[in-house]
Amino acid sequence: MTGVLRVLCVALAAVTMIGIGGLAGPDAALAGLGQPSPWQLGMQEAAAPVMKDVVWFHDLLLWIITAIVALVLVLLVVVTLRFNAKANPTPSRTTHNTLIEVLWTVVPVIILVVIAVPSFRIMFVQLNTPQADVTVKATGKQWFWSYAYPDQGKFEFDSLMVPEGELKPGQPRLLAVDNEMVVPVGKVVRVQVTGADVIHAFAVPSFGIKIDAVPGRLNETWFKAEREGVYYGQCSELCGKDHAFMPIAVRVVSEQAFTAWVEDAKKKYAAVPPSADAPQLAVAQAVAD
Ligand SMILES: [Cu+2]
Repeated sequence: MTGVLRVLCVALAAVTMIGIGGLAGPDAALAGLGQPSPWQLGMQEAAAPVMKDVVWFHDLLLWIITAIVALVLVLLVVVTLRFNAKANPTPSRTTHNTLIEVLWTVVPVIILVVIAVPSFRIMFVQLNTPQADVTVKATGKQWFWSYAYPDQGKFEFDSLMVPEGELKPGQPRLLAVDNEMVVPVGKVVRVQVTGADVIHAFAVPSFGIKIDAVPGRLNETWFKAEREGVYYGQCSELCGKDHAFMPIAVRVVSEQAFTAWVEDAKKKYAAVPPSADAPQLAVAQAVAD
């Protein structure tokens, strides 16, 4: 019986360590930049300073929890093997050991402090928007997003998911949109987030942002994209039947390309005011065409 138990424990420990190795290792090869990848372990690659902190904190927690789990496992195995009725027929009657009691109070407190300090620091960085270079207002609607650029000519446009049958090569399913939110690289982008009907949530994993879009309330978050590319996110608050089909796509471009895009967008979106029921509008347009 003891032999079987020992083999089981070793097997469990081995599986745990392999799993942890996969999670804690440099998972850049497994995780995509800006979008999830098949069989991904860990989080999406960081493309903004806040997300780098989040990933670092996640890895720290993983090591702490691994050490705790390993310690508890070892203690359980020792107790099971050394202090069972057969191995230890006359149990000790010892109670209270001041040193151990102080230790198991103080050590968890130290661990919690080690976790709390960076946790509060990252939360503060996330919620404390630095001087913004660009402001974008994202409005969650059932079931798409609208983006407005109040400082670049006040244009606004709707961003709808590309249906599966209309995907172009390279466009990810359920994530690609017709009109992407465009921002310049290396600039602080302030995102003001609100909801037009029900509560949605604006989330882009690679930037480490996730904030509720609440009707009648203007929430604020920020990111600074460090590399050009397209970064995808999804609505992260259950908001109705098409909750899964209102993705977020942020295209990060050079400053010149951004200026050019703004000039184009001003003309393109001036003619078409955003609508509260854009899907129907799109269908009506398609029929008219
Ligand atoms: Cu939603």
